[in-house]
Amino acid sequence: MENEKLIEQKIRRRQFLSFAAFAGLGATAVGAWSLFRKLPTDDNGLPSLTRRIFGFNENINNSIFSHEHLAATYPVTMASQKPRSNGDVGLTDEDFEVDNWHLKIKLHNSDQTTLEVTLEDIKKLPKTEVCFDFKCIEGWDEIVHYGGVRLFDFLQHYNLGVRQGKTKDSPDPKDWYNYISLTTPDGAYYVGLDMKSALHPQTILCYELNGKALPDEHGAPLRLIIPVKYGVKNLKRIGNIEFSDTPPNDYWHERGYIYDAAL
Ligand SMILES: Nc1nc2c(c(=O)[nH]1)N[C@H]1C(S)=C(S)[C@@H](COP(=O)(O)O)O[C@H]1N2
Ligand SMILES: [Mo]
Repeated sequence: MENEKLIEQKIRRRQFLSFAAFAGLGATAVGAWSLFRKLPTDDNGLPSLTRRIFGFNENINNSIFSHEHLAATYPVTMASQKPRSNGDVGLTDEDFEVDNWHLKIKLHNSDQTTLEVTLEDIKKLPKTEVCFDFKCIEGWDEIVHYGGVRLFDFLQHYNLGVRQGKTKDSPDPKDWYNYISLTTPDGAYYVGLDMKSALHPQTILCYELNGKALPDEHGAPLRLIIPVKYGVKNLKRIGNIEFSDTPPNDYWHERGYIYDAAL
């Protein structure tokens, strides 16, 4: 009799212990989940950026362009206050005036031959910022904070980069041109990009450095920022844009560098 009681007590105790362990595990899981859910809002000073990128991935048709590969981003507090400037090809024209600047886009699919867009037009589109490690093919790198308009948002707004269709409603991947060409206003520096990299969510038409107007030596009034490529592709002072199916001329490719300059 005595023995039976003891055994029963033991069983109860065991049941209680395993229940407690189970409850503990459950609480940990709930805790981890709520922590995870909070993550995007306290992302070291760049919460809106994180949300924008997540939002973008939801919006774009993933079967067309997969954007799983994002360049690493950093808190803006880590960005260089006076980033190094490198290369001034296409920036030395003494007659160039920022105030008279227009971005010229050559159109292939309309009666109109060029579209001219002002900086004010570009600034009306949603702003995106990116803080990333800018890498020059010559071996240096630096954390920089640039802001502007996603090239994808820009192309979609003006319905550019497609042969016939619309960029907006369920774009047909085959309708996009294979390449985009960007050149300085004087044509001295020029870059060719594959369309997939051009449409990457971190690729921006940039008019701000550290929250202020882009300085001349970094390509005022508008430059390209493309974190998935080496510095050479980040053309400063964009003057002209054009689309093609064959690789456009590329300044540094002509001087022996690999065309893609991908990271
Ligand atoms: N117009 C123009 N853009 C250019 C260059 C150039 O010589 N002219 N050099 C490229 C190279 S090699 C690098 S590393 C980056 C440097 O950008 P930064 O001067 O803003 O740091 O600009 C790129 N874009
Ligand atoms: Mo570079």
